[in-house]
Amino acid sequence: MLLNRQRRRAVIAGAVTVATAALGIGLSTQFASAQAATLRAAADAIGKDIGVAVAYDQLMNNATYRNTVATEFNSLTAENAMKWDATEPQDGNYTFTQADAIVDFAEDNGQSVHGHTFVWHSQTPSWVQNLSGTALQAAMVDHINTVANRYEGRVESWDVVNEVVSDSNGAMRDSFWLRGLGEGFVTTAFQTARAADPNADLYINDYSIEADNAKSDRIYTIAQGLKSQNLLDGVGFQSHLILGQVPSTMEANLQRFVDLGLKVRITELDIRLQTPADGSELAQQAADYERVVNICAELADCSGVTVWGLRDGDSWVPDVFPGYGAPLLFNDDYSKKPAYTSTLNALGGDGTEEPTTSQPATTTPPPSGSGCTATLSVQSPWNTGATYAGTVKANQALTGWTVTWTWPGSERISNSWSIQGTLSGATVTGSNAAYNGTLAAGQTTTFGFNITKADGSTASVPTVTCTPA
Ligand code: 9MR
Repeated sequence: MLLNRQRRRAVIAGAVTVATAALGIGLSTQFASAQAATLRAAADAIGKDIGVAVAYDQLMNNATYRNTVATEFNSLTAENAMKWDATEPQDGNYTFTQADAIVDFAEDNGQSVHGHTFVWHSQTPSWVQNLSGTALQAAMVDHINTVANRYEGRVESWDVVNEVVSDSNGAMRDSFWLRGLGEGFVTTAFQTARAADPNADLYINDYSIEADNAKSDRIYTIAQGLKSQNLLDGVGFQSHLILGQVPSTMEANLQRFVDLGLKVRITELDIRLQTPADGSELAQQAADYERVVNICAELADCSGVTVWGLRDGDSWVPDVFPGYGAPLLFNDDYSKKPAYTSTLNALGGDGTEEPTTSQPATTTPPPSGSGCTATLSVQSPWNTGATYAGTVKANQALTGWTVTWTWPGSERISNSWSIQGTLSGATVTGSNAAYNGTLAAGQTTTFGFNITKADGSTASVPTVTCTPA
């Protein structure tokens, strides 16, 4: 789970610099007092995920969609591509084309992935639904093992089971899972997922559990049991809400799960209204979004908020609730709705302020000093690899830097971010990317990479030489 998070943080540090360059400032820039102008930058500054559910077809075929997803969000969830009907349509016949493309996109853009979902009563092929007893359990175990293993180290967290509680009286949902395996299927699913990817955060996910009610009480009881066996890390509150109806008990309800030692996450946020919307409804929607995002922003153990789609026209809502829609942050032409601005505010960002700037690097004579210093640290090691973070500190104003080191053993870089050059051999020589070379004296920037190494060996931390460009 650290792997993706570290990668994302490293890239984000660069992304802020890109945004500055795009403003045409061309100066060395101090970011500490700058307020973020994208959801992504604002969420990153407070250590939260701001996620979006993405549709494979749009991500592949629509450049504006792609750019908006990359710019505005630091976390992705596949809206449909990781579900059972997409990943194992026939018994043992796995198809990962769409899911792989989404995970690749997230990695390329320094985003984490919240996986959705292993075990659900919906979007599960009939060959599964027609099984029972040991055959059904074997199919579930094989499916979780195969999908979790494939994305181990690349998907940070999983909705292990989805919507297992019914809408009435907090009873377990009457599904082929419950009928075929009894309530124990939930524990089996979590045991399997935990063993398959011990580093992923495991969530139970459901809707209409945002308030303190019979359904969330049942989720609470299940969560208590799973947590006591160390099988659960978090609870996903889907939050498919209706305009003006953010539950008054939402904060307190999330808090009681945090008090169990769990993370909470708003996993599928949308706030629907009767279309067409007028200005006051859009303002109410903005207030509702602000309230929900604030709840997460102010709760240390809330890992983040994922909105369930990019543009209003991408949403599932009108198909299922005719006459309702417009539940998201962007209009179909990618213009930002009032709810976008209020979400940005709730994350602590402010689209109105430009970053503050210091002296132009080009006109300030560089002070004397020893150029730059660089260090490496191991972020998350595993048997055959590790993720590293690198830090470059400018001891004088820099317009670029080069770092070099030699691996003492079998370590070799397999992929990297915010650094470029000759990276894959025993001796590494890397320079700044286009966006993280200009540094004021005293400023630092980061880069990162993954290595492969001999199975079980220790990931070493070589000494790095840093030279100004
Ligand atoms: O948004 C998803 C939509 O494209 C699918 O057709 C639908 C099929 O059931 O699932 C939608 O996503 C659901 C999510 O996976 C689980 N929670 C409810 C979401 C909205 O229905």
